[in-house]
Amino acid sequence: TLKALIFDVDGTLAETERDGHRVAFNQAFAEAKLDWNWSVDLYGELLDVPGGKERIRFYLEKYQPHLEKPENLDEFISSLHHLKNQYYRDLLASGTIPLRPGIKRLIQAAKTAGLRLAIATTSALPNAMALLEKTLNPDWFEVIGAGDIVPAKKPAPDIYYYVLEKLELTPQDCLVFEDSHQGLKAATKAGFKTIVTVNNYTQNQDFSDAALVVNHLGEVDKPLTCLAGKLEG
Ligand code: XBP
Ligand code: MG
Repeated sequence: TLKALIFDVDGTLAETERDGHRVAFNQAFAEAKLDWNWSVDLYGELLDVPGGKERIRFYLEKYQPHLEKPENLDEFISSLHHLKNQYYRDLLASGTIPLRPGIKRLIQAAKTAGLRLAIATTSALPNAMALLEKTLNPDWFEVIGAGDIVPAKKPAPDIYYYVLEKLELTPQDCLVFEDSHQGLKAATKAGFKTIVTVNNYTQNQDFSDAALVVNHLGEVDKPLTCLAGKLEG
């Protein structure tokens, strides 16, 4: 029986990437006097590397191979990431990044039905919290698994194992919501059934392991009854 819903954050709760994280990365690069610009297209490729710090490191290696490496590379990357996160949270605070269609309705229906709610994201915890504070309510989520709390980010299943352990449930009791193949891989490896809501960046990815693939949840009538049906069989 269905006892809990577990949500990914970026791309699933809201379209945070193109007009959120990406823009904030570019603002941070400008402030750091780096002439890097992550275009909408390039960011689509970079998104395949989950985690902001991991993404900067990948970009450095692939696109700036001749740049003289800073003496303390880890520190350089994490200060750049920190700067980007400040810009990102400013963007969130300005209210320009809404929830995806159907998310609020589904979460409210789940609360009414007494389901438990949790978050499993690769995003840094303060970033996830800022989005939840602006759009929903962090207190509704019993477990918020985020960022560096586990060493291996998605597509590794670690963040899902972490959330599962905190909830003290089995994967069969839960339904996961993801938007990307990396996220689906992580959830599937941990044993969950997953509903994928695709977006522009992820629409051509392989979702053959998903229980259901939709463009968004905005048109699902009686979302809980419909989605819980996906758990059977
Ligand atoms: C998506 C990510 C994140 C964000 C940036 O995570 O890969 O890295 O792009 O966030 P998810 P940070 O879909 O699992 O929520 O800079 O905070 O890592
Ligand atoms: Mg995602």
